[in-house]
Amino acid sequence: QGEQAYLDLCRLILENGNKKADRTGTGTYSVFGHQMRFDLSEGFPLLTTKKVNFNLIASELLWFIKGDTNIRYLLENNNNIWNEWAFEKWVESDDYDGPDMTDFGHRSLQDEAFNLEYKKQMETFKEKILTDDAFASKYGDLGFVYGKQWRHWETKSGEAIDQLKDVIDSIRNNPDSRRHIVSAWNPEDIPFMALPPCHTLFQFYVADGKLSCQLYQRSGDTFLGVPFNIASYALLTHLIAHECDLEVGEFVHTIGDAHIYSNHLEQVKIQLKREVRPLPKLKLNTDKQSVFDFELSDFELIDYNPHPAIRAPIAV
Ligand code: UFP
Repeated sequence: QGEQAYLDLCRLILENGNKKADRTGTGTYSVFGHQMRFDLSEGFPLLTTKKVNFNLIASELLWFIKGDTNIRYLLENNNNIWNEWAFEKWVESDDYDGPDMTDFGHRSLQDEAFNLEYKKQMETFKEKILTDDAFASKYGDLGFVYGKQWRHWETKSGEAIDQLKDVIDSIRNNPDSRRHIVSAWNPEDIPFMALPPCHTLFQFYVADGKLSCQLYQRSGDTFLGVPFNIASYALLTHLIAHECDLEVGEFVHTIGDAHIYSNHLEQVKIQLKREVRPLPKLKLNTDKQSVFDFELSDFELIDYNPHPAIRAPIAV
């Protein structure tokens, strides 16, 4: 249960994980098919054994909810987590006339002179996205990402399905339904996606006036990604419960390939030595009702007193 369930998964992977090569060439330890449960009434599941940046999680979720696929909104909120995907399109285009940025992810880790140049180009890119509308619509848009599939799933006949709005309607009008599902996995689009959705599909469940949510995540970077994913879906559950006049129930997190990268092992061991602290509470601005009206300033996290953050390289 709760944060302990997360720490147990880390320990399980360290002790029993299969040593496995992976797409990024980093190497992982991994287990397949794992489930954790978080009772959202006990507190908001943002890890306390290391500091996790709630604002990044919340602004990314609001971006998905808006159906926005352009990183400009994220940059306006100081959120840089999707920059590389957009930057790659720009530096590979004919409009880019700076120094060669091929394979910038790996090279910036290995070559300090290159890294400085990369940072400079990235700053220029961000500035252009924020200030130049035409540039932003050409190079800021990531295309087939969560916002698109959640809010504008394209059908054969060229119409769009608003899965998020539909699922909220179905929770309100037919709470006992077993079909409260949103899928981000669109097989037709997968070949055109740089990163096929990690959070593949989620389902809601209503019982005793409480809303629960289960996520099927096909692939989980257990040290860096999973703590974000837990908090993101917990926040989504809070927002939808609020709109539907329900209390929050559980967040059930099911992961396919749950892995720890080989260059995160020491960080995980440090984290496992730390004592779990009481969870924070989430306060929503109750003047807002609809999920679609919330902004970052409508969220308040109360009594979050985590252990310090633990840095680790992200696998590219
Ligand atoms: N990853 C997560 N959570 C996310 C996200 C990515 O853990 O929300 F977007 C990790 C999982 C994996 C990598 O380590 O990113 C994606 O690589 P692959 O597509 O090869 O599974």
